Amino acid sequence: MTNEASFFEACQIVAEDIQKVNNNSPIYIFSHLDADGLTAASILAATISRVDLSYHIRILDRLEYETLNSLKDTLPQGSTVIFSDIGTGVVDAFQKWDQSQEIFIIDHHFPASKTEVSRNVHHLNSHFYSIDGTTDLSGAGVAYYVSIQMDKLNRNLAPLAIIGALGDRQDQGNQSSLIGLNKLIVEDAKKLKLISDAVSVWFFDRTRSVISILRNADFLPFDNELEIRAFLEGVNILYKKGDKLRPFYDLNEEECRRLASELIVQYGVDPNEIYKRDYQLNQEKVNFLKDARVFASNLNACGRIQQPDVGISLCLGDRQTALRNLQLIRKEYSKQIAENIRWASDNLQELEAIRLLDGRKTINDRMIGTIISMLSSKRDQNPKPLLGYTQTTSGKIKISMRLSRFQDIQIDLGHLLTQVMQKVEPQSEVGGHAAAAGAIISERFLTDFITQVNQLILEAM
Ligand SMILES: [Mn+2]
Repeated sequence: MTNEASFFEACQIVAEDIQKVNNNSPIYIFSHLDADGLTAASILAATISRVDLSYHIRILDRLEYETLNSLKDTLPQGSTVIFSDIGTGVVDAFQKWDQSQEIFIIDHHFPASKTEVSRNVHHLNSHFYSIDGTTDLSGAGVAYYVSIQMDKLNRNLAPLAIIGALGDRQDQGNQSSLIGLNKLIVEDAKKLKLISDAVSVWFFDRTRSVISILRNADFLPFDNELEIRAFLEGVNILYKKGDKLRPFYDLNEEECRRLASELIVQYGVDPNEIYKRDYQLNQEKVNFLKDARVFASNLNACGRIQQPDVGISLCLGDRQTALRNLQLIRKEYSKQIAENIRWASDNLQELEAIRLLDGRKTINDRMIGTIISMLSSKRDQNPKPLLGYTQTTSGKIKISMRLSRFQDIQIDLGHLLTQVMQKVEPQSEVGGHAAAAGAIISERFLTDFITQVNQLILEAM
């Protein structure tokens, strides 16, 4: 049997086991607060309610042993509990759980030990079937494959799985395409005409004006709005319609192509920054949510602002209350980001090989990754890799590290952090890929960790 066939078979077994549950009590779903976690939870919620079972959702920042132990006592005997996009890393902790509970872990994170904990723990992870959970399938994707094993009609949940995969930045194929099993989900969605996926001239949130788009794309060299106006006039693209700024979506195909090729020719912009596989949600009524990547980033905002319930409602189709709340969340989120970025830019320290941001007391642990990402894609900066850290609510230190997109350096950050962590605090959580990685560490090991990371990068330069 191929890896994929074995994976589908495993999904089918999980789907059957979930339906065997005691239907007098709700199914408890625990999921992660990012876009992938929220879409995964929503897929499961929709699936469960379609078979007339009820559910409770709780969204978590992360799943540490401490959190898990405190959850244990809040759940009634005999209940069914699903962990989605979360749980693989702490699977051994379920040994201590009540044997009357049926526990399902539906995850795509690495590393995952395949240890059979006990009969009542059902552990499904894409990596067990050599399906790479960093690029080929997200947490929402694993939930989707379980869901369609329950009922083929659940294929209409495919757009949620696509949003989840894009939220986890799994669009790593040519022209930012989804690949692997994610791509099969796209095919499912296309058959139902729920998604279109042409390659387009792509910028984030094209409901904004052409001027604002060019002003905010961090890979473009424009210093101010005057330059942008001059450029647009030079290439003969109107940026106003009457006395209003023209939205990017108003540009026709020929204008988009002209804009792209002039940016490439005049400013040496990498075509891959501009031409992307454009996943559009065909049935979405709200304009700015039609772009699946933008949908994902709005879900992230809901999670980071600690209003994941709004994100779940959006996924489940609420375009009334949830949409009004989303507008407030968007405002608050941009405000927090702007404040954090301003503070961070003034407080960066510099070591030989890396830039350092001590966010303790200032940046919360849900925001540190976003802030470090944004700083690392700023053009004007010194291009050394960035390492930021802050406290978590449980008193540990969360580390987030990114390579700058403007430095040519052959380092795999995920690998490097793992290597250092094995020497400094082997039991800790660490992971990531070449350009982005993170870890959770005890405060007393922090200095040693930073020193060693700096040293290794210095040697690699
Ligand atoms: Mn995920």
